[in-house]
Amino acid sequence: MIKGGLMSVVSTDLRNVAIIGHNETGKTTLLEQMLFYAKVISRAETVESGRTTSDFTEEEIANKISIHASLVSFNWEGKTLNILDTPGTAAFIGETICGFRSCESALMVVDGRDGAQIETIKLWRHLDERNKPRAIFINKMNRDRADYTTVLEDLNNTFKTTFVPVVIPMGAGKEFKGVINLIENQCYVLGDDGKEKIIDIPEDMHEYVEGYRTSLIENAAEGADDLIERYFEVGTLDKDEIRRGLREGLDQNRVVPVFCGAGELGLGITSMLNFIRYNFPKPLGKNEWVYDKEGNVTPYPIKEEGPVSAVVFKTTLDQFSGKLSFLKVVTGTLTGDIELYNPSLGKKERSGKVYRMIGKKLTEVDSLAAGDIGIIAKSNIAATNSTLLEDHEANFKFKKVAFPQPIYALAISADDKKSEVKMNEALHKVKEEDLTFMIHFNEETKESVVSGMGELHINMILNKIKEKQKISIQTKLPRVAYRETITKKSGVVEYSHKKQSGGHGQYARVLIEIEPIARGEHYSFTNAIKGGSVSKGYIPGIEKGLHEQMLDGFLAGYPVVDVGFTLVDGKEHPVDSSEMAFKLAAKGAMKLAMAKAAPVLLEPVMKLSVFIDNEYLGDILSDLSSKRGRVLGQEDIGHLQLVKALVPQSELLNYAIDLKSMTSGTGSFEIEFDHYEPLHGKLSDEVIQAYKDSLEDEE
Ligand SMILES: Nc1nc2c(ncn2[C@@H]2O[C@H](COP(=O)(O)OP(=O)(O)OP(=O)(O)O)[C@@H](O)[C@H]2O)c(=O)[nH]1
Ligand SMILES: [Mg+2]
Repeated sequence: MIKGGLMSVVSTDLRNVAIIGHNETGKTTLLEQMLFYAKVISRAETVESGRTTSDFTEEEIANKISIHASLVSFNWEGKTLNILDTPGTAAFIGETICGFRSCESALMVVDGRDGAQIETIKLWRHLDERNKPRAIFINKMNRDRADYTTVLEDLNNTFKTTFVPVVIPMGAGKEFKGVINLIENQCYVLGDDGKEKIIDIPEDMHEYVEGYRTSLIENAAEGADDLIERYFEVGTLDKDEIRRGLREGLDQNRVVPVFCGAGELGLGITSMLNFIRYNFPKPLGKNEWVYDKEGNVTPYPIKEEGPVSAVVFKTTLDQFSGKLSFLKVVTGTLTGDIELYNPSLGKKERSGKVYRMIGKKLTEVDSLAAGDIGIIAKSNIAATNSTLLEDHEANFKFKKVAFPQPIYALAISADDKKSEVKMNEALHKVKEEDLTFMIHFNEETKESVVSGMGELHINMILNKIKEKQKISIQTKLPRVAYRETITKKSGVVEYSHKKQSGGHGQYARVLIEIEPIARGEHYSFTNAIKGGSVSKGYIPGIEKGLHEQMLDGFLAGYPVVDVGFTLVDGKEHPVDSSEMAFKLAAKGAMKLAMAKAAPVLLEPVMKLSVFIDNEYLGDILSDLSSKRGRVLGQEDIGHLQLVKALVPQSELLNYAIDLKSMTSGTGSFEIEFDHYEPLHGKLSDEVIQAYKDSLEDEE
């Protein structure tokens, strides 16, 4: 049972923390225990039972993994902790990124046996990009072969920062008894009520503790000048001084405090909660970011004064409550009766009731102070990334959250028109909640394409729609959006469009030359006619013809790019010429010119970043070379490897599945478009042949 009763709080009493980490490191279980400790729930449920507070959606319960970021707000020793439990599975990274947007700090959970894993590294990079303070929780210390020292060493080898153990384990695996809090110099073991109780450090552990304590005090002393002085004078620091030193170091993202425990057993929880409450960064004074008039990003600190400004970082369509907009208040205090203005839409709306959330349960509050995270329901002006302002004249917008590029795409179709409409409506709803999911109609390939963060991501969305809408959806790998261009000058070609069929005839004659221009310049047009052989009024017709023919393609129906046109000469007829006649003449001339200008197909080439365990390196590299990949570099990250390569998109359509099978499901990758490159020989012939076959099929 969930107990509500969270009041409005002042800005200084807030801590916003995103729990992040590789999949299955125990984030949801850990948060469940925190809620049990905070008396929000009367017992901690397991993920296996399907009853945890933060994994509450149907698909999370069925799959026993987190899929959505869920917000849980609760009170710990007089402060309000807004904690986001985020999914660790790479396919749902979009939800985790929403968490970064709203939280000043992150708690990275790592497995007590496996240490830094692939998602740990990817998430760490995201944190680095945002300069977010973070702490580590080495979890599952009760797991067979769990080893705190080895994991700590692995973290030190993998990441360039200062890790400072604050809590260390008493034993490991079956012998894991509890944790030692180095600041307090006390042990926490499990009491009869299922919660931790404090005991003295056993005699035989004094030596073990002393080593860690010395390093803790030294690192804490680095936090402030007066602490260093004091440490040199007295040779030690007291508890409050240690806390202050760590707080400063964490706030400036110089040190990473390390905790440990076993979420499953409820061990390590008290120290973690206390540290969050007393030492994690407060939102006040931290920077949000807005665009200035020139479109540059400038800081905009969180402060209590001033009219309300808020940014929406997540949207869900709740089955019972309708649309929920998760927002972070940046300035002022948001109450239900404020009229909020969305400067992008130019629309305003009363905010209505304001809520906090505990998993799926909404609790109404009077207000949300600057720095707080909460929810407004059924808003017509709020979508993810919206800026909401009390001052309707203040025309600024918060920086948008940037999501990673999709890594997997499928072309989809439904059985009939009616199913297609249902399918598209449902897909657009998904898109509203999930900004890493995209759907678009590709004009170049004439396919409806959905794309997202992996096979699991896309399949889960499509399966849900099939089931709910009772429609079938066919999928196939999408066609690659090739392009066409030329590689040499055509020389001057001429083409006349003539028709004589009673009444007015049609007449136009053009002489053009085409030549390659720089990649990405797309199109240029020079009118080099001297002496007015073609009236000015017909020039737009000629350009229209060239544009149309560029879109129609020449080799295989793909758009032509990067061609410079020179109109050399032409001829018109006083009666029979028209804009249409010149358009058709230009199209005809361009076809002739293309044939003489050595046309080629261009294929999209992607920049690929693959994260893998060392043992798979050989396989990955030879696979990349068979995929026509060009390896750009290789980076050792602890026991993992990051391989960067340029690879044609056509070779990567199935990479989400290929990589999974090559690495027993452990590998992970990111891609972004890099450039277009000419395609020659057999591969080019195949694309052209496929186009010709498709024309025959249509006939
Ligand atoms: N041995 C051990 N197992 C644990 C512990 N905490 C969680 N687990 C188990 O680890 C598995 C994953 O737990 P979750 O809490 O769902 O992990 P998560 O990090 O939230 O997973 P995702 O959100 O899907 O990334 C479950 O089977 C848990 O029972 C722990 O402290 N010790
Ligand atoms: Mg989880």
